[in-house]
Amino acid sequence: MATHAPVAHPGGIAGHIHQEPQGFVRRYVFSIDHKIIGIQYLITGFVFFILAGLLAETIRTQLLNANGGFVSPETYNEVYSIHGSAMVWLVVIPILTGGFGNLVFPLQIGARDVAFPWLNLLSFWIFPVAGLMLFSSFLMGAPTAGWTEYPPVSLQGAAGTSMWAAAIFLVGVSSTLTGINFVVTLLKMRAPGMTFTRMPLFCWAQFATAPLLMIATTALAAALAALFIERQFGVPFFDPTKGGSAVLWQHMFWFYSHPAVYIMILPAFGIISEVLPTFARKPIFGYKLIAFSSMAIALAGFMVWAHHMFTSGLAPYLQLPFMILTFAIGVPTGIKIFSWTATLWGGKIHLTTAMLFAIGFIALFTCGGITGIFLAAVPYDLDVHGTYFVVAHFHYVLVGGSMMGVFAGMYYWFPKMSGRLLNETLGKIHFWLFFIGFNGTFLPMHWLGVEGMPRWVASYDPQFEFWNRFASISSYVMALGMLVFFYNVISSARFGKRSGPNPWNGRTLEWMIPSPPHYYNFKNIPTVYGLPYDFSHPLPYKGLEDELNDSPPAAAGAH
Ligand code: HEM
Ligand SMILES: [Cu+2]
Repeated sequence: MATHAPVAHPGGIAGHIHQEPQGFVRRYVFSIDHKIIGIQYLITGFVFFILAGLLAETIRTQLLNANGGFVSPETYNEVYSIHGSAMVWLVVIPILTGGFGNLVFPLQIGARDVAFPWLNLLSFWIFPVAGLMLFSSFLMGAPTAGWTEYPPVSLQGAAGTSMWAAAIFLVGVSSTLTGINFVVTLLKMRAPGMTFTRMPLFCWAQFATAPLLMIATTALAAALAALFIERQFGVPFFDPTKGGSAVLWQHMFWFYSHPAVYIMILPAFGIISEVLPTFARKPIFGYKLIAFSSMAIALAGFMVWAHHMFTSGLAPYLQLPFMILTFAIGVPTGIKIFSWTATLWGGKIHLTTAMLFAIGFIALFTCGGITGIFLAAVPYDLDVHGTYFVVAHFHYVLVGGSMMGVFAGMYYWFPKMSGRLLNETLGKIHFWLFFIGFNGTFLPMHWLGVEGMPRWVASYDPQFEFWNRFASISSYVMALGMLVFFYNVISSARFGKRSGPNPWNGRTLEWMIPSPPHYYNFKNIPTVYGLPYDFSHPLPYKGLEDELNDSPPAAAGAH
């Protein structure tokens, strides 16, 4: 009975070798190949990263002087609102889930594609359209209430606020569809023998993220629809003067946005869990603990949203449980940090650029995690909420965590997507400029916040000028690092050193096939015997002997 369980069966969709489409448009524009779609997500996400990064530099240039003066205060409000929205919804989430998710995990589970390739095409194409809508809101007066767009301010915002709501709604549709696709793929399309306890940790991370994409995003979609309807048609959901509730928005928004923090960080955890063992040449320490803590974090993520609302008039008897539950998330997170550190311990460490970013990730994410525990403590939050301490905290998590994970993944998997290596010297220059610039920008924001500098201000008290200048100049250093990165990606894609199938001696399945992989990924679906990370053991796969031959797949065209 159990022998014919639908999981891990080589037949079905996983067994198909579909016909490779011909012509540029079908192959590279409206592709249904998960690898191409992954690359499309990465390229689009990085284009939005440049735009949102320019907005970040506009913020820092404004704050170079205590009296501002670079842009008007109204424009400044628009700039940070779109900066935050774009970084979250158009950069970090799509790159980590749509980008690396599509690119890597179907290969790692030995599948030929995701479960619903056409749905994947649809999910991708919604994303650039929504992104253009978001940026075009500048043309009609962009939202000014920050990325959280709290009513009643957002109800009074310019016309672009409705455009913002529509755009974010569409991004939500896109990521919900991606979540469905990924869950079904992971449940149904693993190669024979790829049990859940043999799955690479990046797959576990995507598996934990997918329900967040599906469930949390629907709460956001409902909130956005209500905001849109209230603004366009006057139905009072959120306006307290007409019987609505502004705090309702906050509950709905944070019921999404706290889990969204894990949508932005779990896949990065997954990347780090692949990069560390490969370059320490040691099995990952505590495989099961890392896998299960991803699930624990995903679950607990749904129970702590109100820690964003300690200053919103939350009933005092609710503050304590939300505080304690938030502290509790420190436990699975701490387990991961412990396991990664223990993986490095006594390893034979290769300091490639990917490894540098992974180690930098551990350092910066740990700092962000610790200030998160501070903020979870109600009395401390009451003091620093609305100050630059919060800005420092979430940038340590989202830039020091998620974005460092993205870079680690780029250096690690670029050879797999392009067949060429990124230049390591430029990579190290990128790392150091970014790492130093990042700390120079965001570390001082901790003490600016503790000293009382508020967020969302276009000018500030001159006593804060020194550290703001320091932060702004550091942010230019970070931007310089990004220029080096983009130069590296573009030049290496054309002229980089050829990588061969497995430049890092990786052990997960994606390294067993050519770079870039064939359209059908695997000639024969392999059989899996064990965990990929046991470096002293032979590879736990069977049926991969033909993968690196040039001959066409034995079963080409067959079903
Ligand atoms: C992956 C990269 C990034 C992400 C995910 C991100 C995310 C965010 C978010 C969510 C906000 C909140 C906006 C609000 O308060 O409503 C924000 C604000 C801000 N960001 Fe970023 N950001 C990123 C990169 C950067 C960079 C590179 C810089 C500086 C060079 C920067 C500077 C700022 C500043 C100064 C604010 C505060 C605006 C204010 O409160 O007045 N960010 N960012
Ligand atoms: Cu939260």
